[in-house]
Amino acid sequence: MTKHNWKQIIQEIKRSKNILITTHINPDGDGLGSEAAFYRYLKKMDKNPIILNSSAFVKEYAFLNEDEIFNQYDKVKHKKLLRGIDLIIILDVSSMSRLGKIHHDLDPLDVNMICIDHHPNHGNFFNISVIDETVSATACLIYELIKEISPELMDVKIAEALYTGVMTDTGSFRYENTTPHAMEMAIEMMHYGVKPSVVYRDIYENKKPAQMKLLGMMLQKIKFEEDGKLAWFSITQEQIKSCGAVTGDVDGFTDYVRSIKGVEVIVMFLEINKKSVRMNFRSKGKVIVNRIAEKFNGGGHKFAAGAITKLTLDETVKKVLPDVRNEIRNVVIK
Ligand SMILES: [Mn+2]
Repeated sequence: MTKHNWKQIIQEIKRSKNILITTHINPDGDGLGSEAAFYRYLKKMDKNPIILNSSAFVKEYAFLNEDEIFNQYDKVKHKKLLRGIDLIIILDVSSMSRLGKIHHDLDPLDVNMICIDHHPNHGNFFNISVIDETVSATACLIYELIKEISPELMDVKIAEALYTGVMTDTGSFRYENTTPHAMEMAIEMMHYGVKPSVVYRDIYENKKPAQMKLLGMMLQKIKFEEDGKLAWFSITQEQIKSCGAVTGDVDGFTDYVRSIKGVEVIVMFLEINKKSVRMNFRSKGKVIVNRIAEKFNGGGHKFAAGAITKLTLDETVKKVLPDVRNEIRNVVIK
């Protein structure tokens, strides 16, 4: 793994006291894990960090939030607090718009913004950044930074948060982006006391019956195209309601579809409302899918990307699938 230059970031951290940490909307295990790890580490450095996210906390990650360190950003409630911030650290996101509503209120603050991330970066929005697409998770970069500052402050809570980031972003060490470094890091986290079985259970074995019902409904409706290389499905708000589930319950559904033999690309179309659809694109490593997502103003990693349209579900499916088919046809898949 390439070694990164942390000098400027460390300088900024050392000379700051009130440090704001934030991540992308609909945060995942890497966004939240990186935030929690870094928050706890900064606390131990005698800093005064605060986590403010545009989105609400995700209940699957409750074990990261035992002492309620995560706050959902509220323009009125946090107005005064923002004025006292001396440094902003943005994790697991490299475009300002993906920060959600907090983004507009960070811009006017006259403080440095640091970005630490592993997404492809389009244009540099940040004063100072370490962005590396080759690492499995942002948590890997946070661990590197911690080791650079002083590894003595590591503890089991920090390790658990870092482990969460690397485990969730690699699909529990199954996806294409699982590197030797990710595995080594997992081992090191175990030496700090992390129990992989406990973290896995907390995140993935906590499902409600309603979510399984919805999954069952979805599995019956998978459509296969391109000789089984493309598998896609859609979910409407009505279906979610009929199962007694909530929108967030669809997280992880694409994983079930990727387990089908021969499937190379998975697309989930999730109706947010009658005028907006969220799409998740997943690839097993032969077809690059962030190109499709970018075409619809989204983005992400080569093999895991997303976008949101302002169309109905039917319109979205009709508009997007031709591009997916094309990307698959452009690649000779053995
Ligand atoms: Mn990530």
